[in-house]
Amino acid sequence: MANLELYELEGCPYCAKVTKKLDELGLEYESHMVPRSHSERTEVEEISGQTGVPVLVDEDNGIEGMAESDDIVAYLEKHYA
Ligand SMILES: N[C@@H](CCC(=O)N[C@@H](CS)C(=O)NCC(=O)O)C(=O)O
Repeated sequence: MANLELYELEGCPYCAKVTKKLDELGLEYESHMVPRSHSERTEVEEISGQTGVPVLVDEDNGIEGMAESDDIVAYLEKHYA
């Protein structure tokens, strides 16, 4: 069973692309909604070095903060499809 976490924002199309892929693959994940204000996105900045979302965490596979929705979708397809 995968142990995935996703930092995301309500209404974010890039996040929706990732959650659609997670749903397609039948993967459960823990969702962390980030604040709309960039200056308050301290947690996501700590783990990924930037404030954009989505950011994926997959600690079981050494992924501590992957940004870029296209990279995340490609990663999920490669490891979980
Ligand atoms: N290229 C990024 C774009 C992500 C993006 O622009 N996300 C918005 C929310 S919809 C955001 O968090 N922007 C703030 C930022 O990039 O610092 C991706 O595809 O993941």
